[in-house]
Amino acid sequence: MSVRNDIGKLHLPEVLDGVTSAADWEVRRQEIVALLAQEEYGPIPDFPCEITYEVGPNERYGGGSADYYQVTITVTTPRGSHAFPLSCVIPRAGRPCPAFVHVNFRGGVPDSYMPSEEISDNGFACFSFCYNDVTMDNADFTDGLAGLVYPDGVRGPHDPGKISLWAWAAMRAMDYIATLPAIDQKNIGIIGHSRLGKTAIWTAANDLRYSFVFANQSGCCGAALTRGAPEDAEHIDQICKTFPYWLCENYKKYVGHIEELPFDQHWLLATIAPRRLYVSSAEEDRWTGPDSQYRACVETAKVWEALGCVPGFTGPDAYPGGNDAFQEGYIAYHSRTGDHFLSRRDWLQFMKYFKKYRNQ
Ligand code: GTR
Repeated sequence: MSVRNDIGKLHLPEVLDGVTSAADWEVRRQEIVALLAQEEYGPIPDFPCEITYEVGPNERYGGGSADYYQVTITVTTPRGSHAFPLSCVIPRAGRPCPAFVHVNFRGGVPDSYMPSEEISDNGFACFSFCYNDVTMDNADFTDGLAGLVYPDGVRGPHDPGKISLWAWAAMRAMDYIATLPAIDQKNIGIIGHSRLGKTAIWTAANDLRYSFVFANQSGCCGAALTRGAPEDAEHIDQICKTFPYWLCENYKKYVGHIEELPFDQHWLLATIAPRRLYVSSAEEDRWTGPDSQYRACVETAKVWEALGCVPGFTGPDAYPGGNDAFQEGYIAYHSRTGDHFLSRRDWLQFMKYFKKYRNQ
């Protein structure tokens, strides 16, 4: 089966739109981000506030190989304030370390989705926060950060959904990390799994300080193309019914009308160009559409190639499976056996790629 043939049948909206230079691409890239904000996620909130960072006590981590501490990030507006903790594990390396920022489902260190000691032993700092500590993963827009952004909990059709609020928090984490001499500022990646993989990509679309993105099994409204989603994968009618609050209200108008979408998810991926993008799938995780994620990587690679970032993507014109990995391009992809999970095996692949292309 030819992936290219399958892509041809989808009649995807053209992402490059004639762009051939880096300067033109940045203009086009910003247009795409604005369109995705308007139609799909809502913009990253922009509201007057004061932000403080309170650094907690330092603890030895990993037998003294790293430092661990928490930073309390407090957001204050005339309406009130909200605080959430950022966990920090920084190797005692004696030189600036590359770093992951992990938008996670839980706040603990280590975590079943985050082998912190192993990440640190590989030379990476790891900053993480729990998305529910920012604003709860539900339809309540009076909770936490949402309560500061929305005076009465009511949103207009183009206002930010929860993904944009979690992305805002990842940008505030970056504001703090940007002050740390222990971190190699040119090599900071954002990582998330599933709904937080969607969040990771959308954060980096809006924040160029992130030079790597690792989107694990991000699926529908993440790395998977909306057009051509297979039967057993999530479709936008399902996501808009079950999780409408992740997105802007306006996105619902495309339910049953996906041919009217002026973009597809390869446009979201393209917003990372010319930086490094890593998309991963799990073989049994049919709901996130491994084939649709792969098609998006193949299609969006043309953007990197047009910018002279070659190879854009090295995966073949055939669907991968098992533990196939293609890591020689600006876009990397792996499949792994097993199901929906951010596993140690995924992290090992991500770290391998990050080490190889750090500073390139
Ligand atoms: C599912 C949802 C997916 C994915 C997943 C997750 O229920 O349909 O879009 O985000 O949750 O976050 O684990």
